Amino acid sequence: HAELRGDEIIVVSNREPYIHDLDQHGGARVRRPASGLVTAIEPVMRACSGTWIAHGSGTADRDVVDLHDRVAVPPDQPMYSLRRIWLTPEEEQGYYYGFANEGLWPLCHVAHVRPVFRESDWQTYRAVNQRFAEAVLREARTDDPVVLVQDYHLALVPALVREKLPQATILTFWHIPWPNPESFGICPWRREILLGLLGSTILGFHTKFHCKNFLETVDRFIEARIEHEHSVVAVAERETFVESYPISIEWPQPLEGDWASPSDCRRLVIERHGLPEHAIIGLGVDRFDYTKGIVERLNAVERMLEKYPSLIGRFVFVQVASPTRSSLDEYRAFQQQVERLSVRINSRFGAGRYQPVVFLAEHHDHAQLIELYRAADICVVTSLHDGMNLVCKEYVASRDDEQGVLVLSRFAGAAREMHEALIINPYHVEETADAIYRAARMSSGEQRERMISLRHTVRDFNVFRWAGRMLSDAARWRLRARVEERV
Ligand code: ADQ
Repeated sequence: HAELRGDEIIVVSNREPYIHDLDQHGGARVRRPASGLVTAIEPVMRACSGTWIAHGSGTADRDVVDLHDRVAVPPDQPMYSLRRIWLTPEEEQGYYYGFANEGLWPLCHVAHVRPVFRESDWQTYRAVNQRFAEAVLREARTDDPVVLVQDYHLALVPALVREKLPQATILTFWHIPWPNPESFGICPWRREILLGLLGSTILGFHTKFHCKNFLETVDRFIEARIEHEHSVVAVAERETFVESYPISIEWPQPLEGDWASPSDCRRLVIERHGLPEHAIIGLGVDRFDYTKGIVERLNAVERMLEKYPSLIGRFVFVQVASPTRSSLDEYRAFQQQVERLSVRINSRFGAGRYQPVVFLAEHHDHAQLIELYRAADICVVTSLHDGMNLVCKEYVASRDDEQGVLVLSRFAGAAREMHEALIINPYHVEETADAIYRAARMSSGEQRERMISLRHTVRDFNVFRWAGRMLSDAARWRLRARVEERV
């Protein structure tokens, strides 16, 4: 990111990259959250340094463990600074669980879960966005920092920062889909959200389709000049450039080369979970979220065993699901539904030690996930709607042996890049069941051809390219602004 060398970089997101929890001895234990956003931004911050402002979410009491509002991270090799914002339980309820996750999340995913809009949540969302914006203003040392605002929790921050720092370059990235105007239009505060985002210099989405939906939504609900051919929106002469930047993961992976071989990983996973010796291993890895299509996936596994009984006794599906937003009823009900479903499949097709579904409802660390990715014959991603989805990219990145098959939902942003996967409609049980069966029987040669091609895509369009494109567009805008100032 040479063009921005010397410029001040500030990231603002709800989620923090490192969580400090209290251990049983009263000390702090550090963990990494299961989050696509953190997976993507953290390598960029390690490369650029700067300050990351986020909501402090760990259980470690800052007075007890001397955990200040500001810590240098990563803990074992500090490279940038993390500035925490502490929210009260009421603020977290209204802003995070309420408006962001019961309102905006289902609104934008159109996943047939009805969004909930409460006036009190909206007021808290506004107040907390104000607090994040104030933190940016306090942290900024110059009047023209580069501010990277992340995601749907902070839609109002761009305009709030812009008001006080008109020279700032504000890059906002929306990590979830943007729906069509009819869907978005049911949000009672659609104008405020749009005007908040249009405080950005650059507004990024994963796909062109989401950009188009956004421009159409602006066109429908606010007075603005839209130049479709240049992807620019102007409100009262302030311009925002709307562009697609498909997010990705680090490449090479940080510890590449140090992993156990895929066959050793396979042996370890088979032993650990008591799987049949020649098991065909299918794998799902998700936050435990209703948008990820976990029910549809298990239905497809069930249908496949019903339709192709030769796989009973051999095929095992390992589902890893990291609990998330569990205080919301919608999530608890969904998590119970998935658990009941896996019990049902196991009682239908299991026998003796053989259980076709191994369900691990817990967070796994990075090394454990890599081991599973390397052990799995098939990785199944069945999102009902997903901005991008990084799990499919992590799977491909883990397979330096060029084996393994990816089954991927056409409703994940990733499907627009990863053409050599078996692309499915997760709502179509039969089609998904057939794709998993086809994957289970695919020859090693065909697996290799597909995997080589997928690996090229993930390698070439890695997260540094994502950030690099956005930052170099920002550098161009800054240059243009300086030139125009002189004129
Ligand atoms: P998420 O909805 O969180 O991200 P995703 O992109 O798949 O979805 O990223 C999940 C991350 O969490 C991955 O890095 C994965 O390894 C990790 N993870 C999942 N389950 C885990 C578990 N059980 N234990 C440990 N880690 C786990 C949002 C959007 C996506 C978009 C990203 C980035 O919803 O569409 O791709 O942001 O923009």
